[in-house]
Amino acid sequence: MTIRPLVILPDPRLRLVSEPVGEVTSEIRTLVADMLETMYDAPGVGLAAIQVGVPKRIVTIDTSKDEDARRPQIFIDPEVVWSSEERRIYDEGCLSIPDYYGEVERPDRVRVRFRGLDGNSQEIEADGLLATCIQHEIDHLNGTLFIDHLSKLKRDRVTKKFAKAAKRGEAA
Ligand code: GNR
Ligand code: NI
Repeated sequence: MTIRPLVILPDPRLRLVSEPVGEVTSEIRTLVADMLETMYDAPGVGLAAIQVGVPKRIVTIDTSKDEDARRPQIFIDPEVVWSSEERRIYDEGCLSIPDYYGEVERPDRVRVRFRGLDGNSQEIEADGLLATCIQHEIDHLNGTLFIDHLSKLKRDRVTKKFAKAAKRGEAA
């Protein structure tokens, strides 16, 4: 397994709409293993393939707190098939927008259809951090970032900060 470099704002690849995976090949399995290693190293609770530069509809998530009891979850071609009317607000961050946080309101619970590494279709109902995280990751598959859910003032401010830092060749 290999830690792959993270794609950081304002890299235009973060705005791509990722492609469906199709057959789960050994290349896909290697990519998933690398995504998990990259996610745990960061550390982050979730990762979308485009964050390591691969525009495919793959998400990894681990919301467990305990490093010694990892519970990796892999979602291939995930889609929200139901979401609750009830909303929740969570202070979100993103590995592609380091050290920046903002409150995002999303459905409190979602039902997600996806394929596992075996290629078979499954569904789960998620709540809490998992619900927030999976919606954040599916946004990435569609080229959407959590800052798109903030006010234009906040979004413009953070976008400019990261553009300036990239120009100087620094971290923001
Ligand atoms: O590590 C992450 N934490 C997080 C916290 C609140 C809401 C969403 C997330 S996902 C983020 C990792 C990431 O950028 N995934 O795309
Ligand atoms: Ni993110």
